[in-house]
Amino acid sequence: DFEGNHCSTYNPEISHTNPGEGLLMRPLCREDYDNGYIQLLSQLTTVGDISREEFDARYRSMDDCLDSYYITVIEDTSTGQVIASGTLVKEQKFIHKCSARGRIEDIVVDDKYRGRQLGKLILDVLTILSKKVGCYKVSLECLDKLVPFYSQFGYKTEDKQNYMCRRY
Ligand code: 16G
Repeated sequence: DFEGNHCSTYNPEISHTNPGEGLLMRPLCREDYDNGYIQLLSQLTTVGDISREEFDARYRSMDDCLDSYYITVIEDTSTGQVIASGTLVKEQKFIHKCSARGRIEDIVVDDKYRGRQLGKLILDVLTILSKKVGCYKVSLECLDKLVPFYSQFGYKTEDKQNYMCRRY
């Protein structure tokens, strides 16, 4: 329970303030370019070579979109490396009385750190955050095989709603 909000149970008990021994949950920072953030994302999908300048420019442009990108990471404090990450994007809308939609994106846990409930923890934190920052709904896209995982957190495939996509 994070500040009165309902969320999953954890065994062993962990939370955003104590994600496990030697681990720290915090927002992404610019220095994470040197802390394995790019390599971590590469465990999710193609990232490609990103120079420090390119990373900094993208970091700044996300930061300039006030209250839109919430990137949460977990650091292994013994190595300083980022070992898990997830993003909440708050997309502003006119609909629903000028509300906003939340999107959960790029959830990834380093394969060496799987089985410690860290994906679940990040998802709980971002889901609670989406409500707190005023989203009327929050959604995510995932592979078929991950539907049972995300279903645990109240995410459902909606009737008559399809995810459609064009790739370039
Ligand atoms: C997954 C991610 C999505 C990410 C995509 C990248 C979650 C919940 N979903 O669907 O956020 O952008 O993978 O895959 O983390 P792509 O490179 O094939 O678009």
